[in-house]
Amino acid sequence: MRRVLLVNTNVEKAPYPVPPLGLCLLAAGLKDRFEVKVYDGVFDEGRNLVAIVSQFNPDFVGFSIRNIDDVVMDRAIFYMDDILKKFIHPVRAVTKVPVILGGSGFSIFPVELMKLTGADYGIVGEAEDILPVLLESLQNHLDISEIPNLVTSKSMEIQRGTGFSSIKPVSARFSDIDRWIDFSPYLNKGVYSVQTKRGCAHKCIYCTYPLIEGRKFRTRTPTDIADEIEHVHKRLGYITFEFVDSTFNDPKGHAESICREIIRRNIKVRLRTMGINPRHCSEELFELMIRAGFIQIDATPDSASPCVLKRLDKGFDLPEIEDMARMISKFNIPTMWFFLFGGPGESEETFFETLDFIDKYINPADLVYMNAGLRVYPNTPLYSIACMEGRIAPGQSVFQPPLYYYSGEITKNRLDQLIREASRARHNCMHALETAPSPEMISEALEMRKTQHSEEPMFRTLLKIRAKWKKLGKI
Ligand code: B12
Repeated sequence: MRRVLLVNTNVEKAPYPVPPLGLCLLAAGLKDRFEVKVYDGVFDEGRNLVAIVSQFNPDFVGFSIRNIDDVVMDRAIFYMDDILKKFIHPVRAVTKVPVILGGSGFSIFPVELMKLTGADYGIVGEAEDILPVLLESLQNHLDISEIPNLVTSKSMEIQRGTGFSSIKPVSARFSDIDRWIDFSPYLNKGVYSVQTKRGCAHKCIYCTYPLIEGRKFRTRTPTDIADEIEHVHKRLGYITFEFVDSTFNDPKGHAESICREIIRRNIKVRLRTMGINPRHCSEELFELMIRAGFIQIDATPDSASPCVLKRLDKGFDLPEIEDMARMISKFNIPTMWFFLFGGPGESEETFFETLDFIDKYINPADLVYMNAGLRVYPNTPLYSIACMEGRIAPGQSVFQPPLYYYSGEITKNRLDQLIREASRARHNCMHALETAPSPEMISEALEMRKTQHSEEPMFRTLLKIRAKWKKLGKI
């Protein structure tokens, strides 16, 4: 059997380390036809990679490129330098076998990354179907020019348009992450990632999710999802699972069905999710989520200004966000709120509309994260707006340096100042640039959790300490 080494090049550990779900799904799909190994770079950061290549002697090496930059304009972490230095260059130095790229970051900037890395092939979007076909074709010297979503170092173009298998149902396969990699370092601070669907039918003007996953929701069955969680739960015990969908409660009814299936089976797990869509919230949904085991959610309305919401094409309105906030408070679901200032139409007035919402509706025990500047990605409506406004020339690359969009109605400095003032005055609001909590704050939080036997999410304990320290004038 030919050997395939799949390498996770993501070493970011903030806000917490994320296991390589996509790579493990690929490994699961290849394992009957190839001998597969997954190298997880999150904690090892490339140290043992060359030794593994020498030992395993792969016929193909696949690199997953997830993060390109951190999307925080004034911090501007560019991950690619490390990815080249710690992973791609060392491997290239010891083997001449074909190198294949993929991953969400790669899917946004395929041509730029092919050029930067000198890789032989790349696959845009999901690759469970395409990667085995590519590897078998290469192995048997077959024609690869008909393989969709493939980029080659020769053509530097995505074959047959930019689409991907967006009409295909999502495979029922389990990722079995903990069987492919050493999951123990994730047990403390990390989560076990699960997807309940792929695709996003929303049209938020800056977002890449529909480009990466397709524009239609393609759901897995609640039975499959509960089966997966139940299997992993049996192996790893009482751990936290995180749903990594674009938005969890879309299409309407899917989230409810998943929760019902978990409740019916009486699986005792901790659950959390990103993206709750205000449009499809209901008391029934929150009640089911709590009964199923949700301990934390993210709410990402981006703005609470009616004008900005429209300009961002969020697909929901202020009354719906207000309703969602009321339900979150009523059910006291620990929530991290995310606001993104500076999009088209943002002004001083719209900033204060959002701040007013925060003050009136958000539970002070919950965290509010405030970022400014919208990362512009290719093939998004925001890219076209930036072109129309003369900020970039049509076709101009926004890969590196990244382009951030700021509304013409307020300066970047003023917006930054407003965010800083707002977060200084509120213990639960954080500017995106605020660094991780100090070791002193963390140790006080750990002590508080121990004495109070608290199982609340860590961010809530940290907010209590922040409130106390603010009162004492310590911060
Ligand atoms: C969920 C998510 C999060 C969650 C992660 C939770 C978790 N438990 O994993 C949270 C909120 C924590 C998060 C944080 C961040 N995220 Co995020 N996240 C996502 C999201 C929505 C989904 C990722 C995912 O799990 N997909 C599901 C799996 C199955 O898909 P996959 O890994 O992409 O794999 C498939 C394909 O890509 C392909 N593939 C993957 N690898 C390979 C390799 C080869 C060789 C091949 C051929 C194919 C291939 O096949 C796989 C199976 O089909 C993506 C956007 C998106 N829709 O992709 C952004 C995304 C990856 N995040 C992004 C960013 C920037 C970040 C942060 C840096 C933000 C920040 N400053 O905090 C951090 C980094 C965190 C970290 N430790 O790495 C960006 C990256 C782009 C960029 N600008 O660099 C994305 C693309 C969103 C965006 N802005 O466009 N994120």
